[in-house]
Amino acid sequence: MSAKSKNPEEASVTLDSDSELSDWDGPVDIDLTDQSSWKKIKNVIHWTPFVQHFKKHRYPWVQLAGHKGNFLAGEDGAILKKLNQKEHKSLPLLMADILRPYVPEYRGDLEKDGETYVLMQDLLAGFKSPCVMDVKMGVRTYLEDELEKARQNPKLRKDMYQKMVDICPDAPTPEERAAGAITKPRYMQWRETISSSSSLCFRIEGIKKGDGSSSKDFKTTRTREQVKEALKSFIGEDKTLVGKYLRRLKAIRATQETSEFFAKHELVGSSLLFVHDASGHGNIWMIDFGKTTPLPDGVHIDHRSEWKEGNHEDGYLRGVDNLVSILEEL
Ligand code: I3P
Repeated sequence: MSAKSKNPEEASVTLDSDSELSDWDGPVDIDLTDQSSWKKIKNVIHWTPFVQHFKKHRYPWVQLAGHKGNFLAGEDGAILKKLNQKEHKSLPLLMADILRPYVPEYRGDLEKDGETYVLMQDLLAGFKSPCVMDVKMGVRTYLEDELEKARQNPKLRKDMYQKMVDICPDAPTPEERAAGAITKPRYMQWRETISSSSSLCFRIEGIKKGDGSSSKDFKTTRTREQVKEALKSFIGEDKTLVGKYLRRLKAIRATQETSEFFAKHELVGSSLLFVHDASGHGNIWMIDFGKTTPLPDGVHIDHRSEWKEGNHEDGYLRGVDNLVSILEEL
């Protein structure tokens, strides 16, 4: 097991693969303030010393969106997420940007069974029976180069055809029906139009309520009214909570508008995670940077202008504007 870091300010924990700490099925403390533990660790740098316990499935991490199997549960306020190159490049930059308070803390990398994970703050730690909502931001969920690649080398996907007909049997064209398959961009673009991504520049991906019930059944939640109803049902009757969410969202927006990171990146498939509990404790974070890409030299975007292939606009701030205005109506 090892945790590495490129940034001298970040955690960098490296343990020998045959170390007694390499099997973390049971609880294991890595106490960085303890000299004997320190000796087992070749290279440790972190913002603050921390005690990390690893034990599978103890912490109730909830995954509402994204790929299954991407997370391992940690304890004491940490989760492990499979390393994605784009996200891995963004996280240290975000930690050094004014957006840092709105992003889960990045604590370095870990290797387990040949797989590398990033160690991140568990945003649900500190909440009791949290209600969680994942809102995917932006007008599109695919990168411009994914479109280009699909044009050059179209790969037909039967699974995406199946997902399409399960939702809307009439959606495929006669050619697609004959092939029983569609390309990924075709599916993703169709998904934007049946949800609110195309019109409102955000869509609800999943909601988990405090009683543990969860739903990802929002693929056709498209109109402003449908979205408003879903938000109402997530937030409940608590007006103070609406105010809290609105203040946080406006702070995120104001920070994004002046952030260097935000100005220099295209954010695609990135989400805002809303979390609250019955005590009235509520917060929002920016998550998922697996398709966050530095803009090519000389390209500037305002995250609000209409997307035309080649201009790299992502519609993120247009989505935040719409979310703010819908929440203001609640
Ligand atoms: C999935 C969703 C994911 C996408 C995934 C899709 O569709 O669009 O964002 O992963 O592609 O299947 P749905 O939400 O309708 O189930 P990426 O964002 O990583 O591309 P995949 O099947 O190729 O993983």
